[in-house]
Amino acid sequence: MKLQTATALAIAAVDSVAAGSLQGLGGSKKRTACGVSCPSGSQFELISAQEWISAANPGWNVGNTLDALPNEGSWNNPPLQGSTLDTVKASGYKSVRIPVTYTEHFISGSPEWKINPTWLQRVSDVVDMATSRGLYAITNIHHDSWAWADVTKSNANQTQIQERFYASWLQIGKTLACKSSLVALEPINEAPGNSAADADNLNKLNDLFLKALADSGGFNAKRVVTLSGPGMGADKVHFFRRPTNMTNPWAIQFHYYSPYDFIFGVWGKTVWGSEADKAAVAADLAIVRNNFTDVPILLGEFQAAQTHLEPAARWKWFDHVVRTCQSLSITTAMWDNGEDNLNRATGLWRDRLAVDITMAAVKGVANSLADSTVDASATRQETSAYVFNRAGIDVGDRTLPFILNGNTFKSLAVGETVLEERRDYTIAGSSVTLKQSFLSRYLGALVEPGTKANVTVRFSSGVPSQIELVQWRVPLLASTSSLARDVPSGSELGIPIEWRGLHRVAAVKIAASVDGAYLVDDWTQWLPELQKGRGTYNSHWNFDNNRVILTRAVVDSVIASGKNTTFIFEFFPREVGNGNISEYTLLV
Ligand SMILES: *[C@@H]1O[C@H](CO)[C@@H](O)[C@H](O)[C@H]1NC(C)=O
Ligand SMILES: *[C@@H]1O[C@H](CO)[C@@H](O)[C@H](O)[C@H]1NC(C)=O
Ligand SMILES: *[C@@H]1O[C@H](CO)[C@@H](O)[C@H](O)[C@H]1NC(C)=O
Ligand SMILES: *[C@@H]1O[C@H](CO)[C@@H](O)[C@H](O)[C@H]1NC(C)=O
Ligand SMILES: *[C@@H]1O[C@H](CO)[C@@H](O)[C@H](O)[C@H]1NC(C)=O
Ligand SMILES: CC(=O)N[C@H]1CO[C@H](CO)[C@@H](O)[C@@H]1O
Repeated sequence: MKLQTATALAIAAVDSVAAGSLQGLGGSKKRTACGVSCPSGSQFELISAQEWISAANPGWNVGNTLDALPNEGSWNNPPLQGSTLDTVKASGYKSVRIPVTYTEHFISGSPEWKINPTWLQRVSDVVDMATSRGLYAITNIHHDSWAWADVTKSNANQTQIQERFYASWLQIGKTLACKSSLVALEPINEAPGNSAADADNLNKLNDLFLKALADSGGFNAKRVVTLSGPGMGADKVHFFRRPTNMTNPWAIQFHYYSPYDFIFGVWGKTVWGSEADKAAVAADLAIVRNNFTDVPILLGEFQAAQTHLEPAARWKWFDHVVRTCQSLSITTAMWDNGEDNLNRATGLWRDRLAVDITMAAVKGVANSLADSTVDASATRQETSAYVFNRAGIDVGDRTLPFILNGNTFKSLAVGETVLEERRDYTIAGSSVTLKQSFLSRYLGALVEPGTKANVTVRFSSGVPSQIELVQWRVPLLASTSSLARDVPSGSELGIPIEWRGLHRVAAVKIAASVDGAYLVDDWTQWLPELQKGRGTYNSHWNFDNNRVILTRAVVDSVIASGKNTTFIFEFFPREVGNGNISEYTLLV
């Protein structure tokens, strides 16, 4: 890698700008004149896109923070603090993606589209917060893709979108022009686009982004960028047109949240990990690689959140996605909205194992994983992430299968206390049997419900796994019915709950009380038993520390249906028709 001074690069930038022109936007000479000259002594280490992408692996997203609307702090995170990035770095992450929404920060309209300087300064400061810690950083224009930059809106003024997009990137570019080569840029997040015509408009935005970078001066003409096709989905990469006249080293970025039903808690899909499931993910990732055999690739967002997913299924998905990306030389950056994983208030990962799995997979170290049901048509979902014991029942021996992936069992422990093989547990092949004598220290007929202990399972290599011992009873709702029209207009319905086990809803079946007809997605009658008639996490149901929640949308659907509707809340362990459920009826 060569060091290049500000002056040399400024010249390079001017040359490249002189070669292009921007129709309708005032010509290139004027823009060039406005380009930033970096202070003498500022240095920029030339770096190829592949070097940046390789060094940035793995990355973490500062999600729902500077991208929040209307302002940083408006969503579920306070303004970013350096200590959060300390945690991220100490955990092994090499880069951060810093999504930024500008929509609410414009202080003038056409044609200047001036961005509030205070906001630009904040973006600059946050970028420095990352790079001063040695983290690679990539920033973008984020949720503007839902607002003024949506090229798919029927009345979209493409000229104005282009004008505003160029003006925005010229200002952002100037703000970040003299940052080091640790900083990369990305034009826009998940820009909607469904047709070749939309893709053409988005390809133009890519051109304008590059043009604005060249015109903004500083080191921007040599800065690494990532570009994307519509929506950043693996399924639309064929719409992407490669710019042919660019000076920037570039990579492709895409996002991956698939399979959709599993990742987003849709239709009761809580099972994942069959050979077919894994093959489908591998095929998606291979599509991106095979379209860009000669281009570095960033998977800029992926996540299977601990908020609602069954852990063994989630860990398998994480391991598979990161490992497959690793085999395809794709760098991954985990999305984190502030609740998905890192607790920014405490600096603790809510699911440390997902982070550790990522770190090992990136190094190519094989992880052993808790096994769980993979057959979507099963009527009971087993998982080696837990031992569940129902109150009123004596605990017995429990056998839990693991996916060893070539490793062997090394030890089991609760905290610092190492368990004794034969006395506390036995091993047979890839299964561990926790003995009744051990489990009965924590679980049993008369034990109060709750999480009782976590058993750490260590292997000859890779990250340790965890078995959580949970005593449970059917959770108790504070009430069992109410009138839909009594829910205040515009509000969701929160029903206080005594969890009496895990603080987590697995799925919710939503059906008319009188005839059992499904309120939403009637076609789910064709799905397996554990999925029929189940609603969607966030869209229809949710939960927090002490409530289960029916969303406004689902309350409205009940009112519109004119039928009393029963909500069957299901918890882990999931089993068809086992009665381990809590029911709530919304009356019309
Ligand atoms: C590159 O080519 C595109 C398409 O011809 C054009 O719109 C754009 O302005 C050019 N960019 C530069 C930096 O010259
Ligand atoms: C579209 O945007 C351009 C640039 O801002 C503006 O000059 C033009 O009047 C707009 N057209 C309409 C129909 O609003
Ligand atoms: C390229 O991507 C498209 C989807 O966008 C896919 O249909 C096609 O098979 C991919 N090409 C290769 C060579 O994988
Ligand atoms: C076990 O670990 C989970 C997080 O994975 C945590 O929520 C729970 O409190 C732990 N249980 C105990 C008894 O420490
Ligand atoms: C809903 O249930 C209430 C209470 O059981 C009953 O009085 C009412 O008739 C039911 N409404 C409909 C539309 O079935
Ligand atoms: C897993 C589990 O404990 N399932 C229980 C759910 O409740 C029924 C009784 O309603 C029990 O028979 C199941 O064993």
